[in-house]
Amino acid sequence: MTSSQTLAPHRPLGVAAIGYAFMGKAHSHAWRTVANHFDVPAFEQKVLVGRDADAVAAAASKYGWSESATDWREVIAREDIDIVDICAPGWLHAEIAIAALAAGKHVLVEKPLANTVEEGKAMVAAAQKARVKGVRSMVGFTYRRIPALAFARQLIADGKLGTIRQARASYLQDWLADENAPMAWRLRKETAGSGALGDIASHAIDQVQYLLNDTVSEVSGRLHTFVTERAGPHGPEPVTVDDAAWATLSLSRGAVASVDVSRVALGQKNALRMEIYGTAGSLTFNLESPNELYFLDGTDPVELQGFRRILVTEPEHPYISGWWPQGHVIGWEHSFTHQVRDFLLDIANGTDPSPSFEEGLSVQNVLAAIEASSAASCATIPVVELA
Ligand code: SOE
Repeated sequence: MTSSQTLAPHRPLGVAAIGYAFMGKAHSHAWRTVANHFDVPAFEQKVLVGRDADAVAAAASKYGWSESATDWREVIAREDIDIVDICAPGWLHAEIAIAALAAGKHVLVEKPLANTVEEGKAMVAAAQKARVKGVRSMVGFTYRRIPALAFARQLIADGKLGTIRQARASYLQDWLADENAPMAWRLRKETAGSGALGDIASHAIDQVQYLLNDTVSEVSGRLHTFVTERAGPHGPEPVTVDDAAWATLSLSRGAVASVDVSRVALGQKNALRMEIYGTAGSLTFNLESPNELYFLDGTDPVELQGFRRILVTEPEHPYISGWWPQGHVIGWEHSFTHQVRDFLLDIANGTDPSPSFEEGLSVQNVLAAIEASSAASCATIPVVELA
């Protein structure tokens, strides 16, 4: 297919998704529902790709795809495919994205962009080459499209918080707290790149950069693995990624931030918490209550100051006009619907999606810097003998 056919095909855009597990299911749900809620260019859910023919066929029929396939290379070569949505594990991102972009397909890839900075750089080079021909690319930091977080960014950009001094980001889960939880691709460095760091600190770091509209310039970080061996399909296997990560960040315009993430934080299910403190106001958010944003207006008389709860369900709030009347809350999966909506509109309008691969690479650089910092020695505290 030539790039001009890709840009304006005289038929609905053909979509292929690669991967049908957790992320493939979330993305499929978005493709299946987006046109019910938003005005988007015509598209067809053409083909779902996976390695196990029977399982991917069952998933395709359940999730609304017309066909299934087991060879992604054959699928990206097809003339009727215009968009490739990569929901496969991190170790496949670079190879598939680079091949799809070279074939003139618009590419949406799950976060983090890649497993390594080198892969990320190669993906950026491929995206830049394709962009000249009008081929679009985007990385799936979906939380940018949670209405409360998109609204938080607007408030910060409008100056409602004054100058931002400090951000605190934490992302805590507990699905690995049980030491008997089995081995999975997300626990092997060669398939996942890193552990809690790439999986969930990537979201937290992206949010810090997105909300503050700034970039991280300096990093100090640590990683830790509590359960170093887990049961694999062929017996015990070493866990080669981190269970928890934490870092301090400096941003280019003078703000500072802390990030701490864990997949062993017993009792915490999917708690991405953001706190932003400025000279004129503050904001807090917790993904476990995704429709709520808390805002403190520091210009109020001090005796009236307090965090006010904004229920982000008004039609004036980002994305909400596509959903229900005010007060009728939406959830985690809707951010994927918003992502697909924005990606389709960018393709139709000929505009560059955000987060771009370059933005994905900037997060990848921060992840790598945290790893490097963790590998370096840290100051040890002398033991003080207590009397
Ligand atoms: C998807 O955006 C995602 O990052 C998953 O990949 C993580 O595993 C999840 O727990 C948070 O959401």
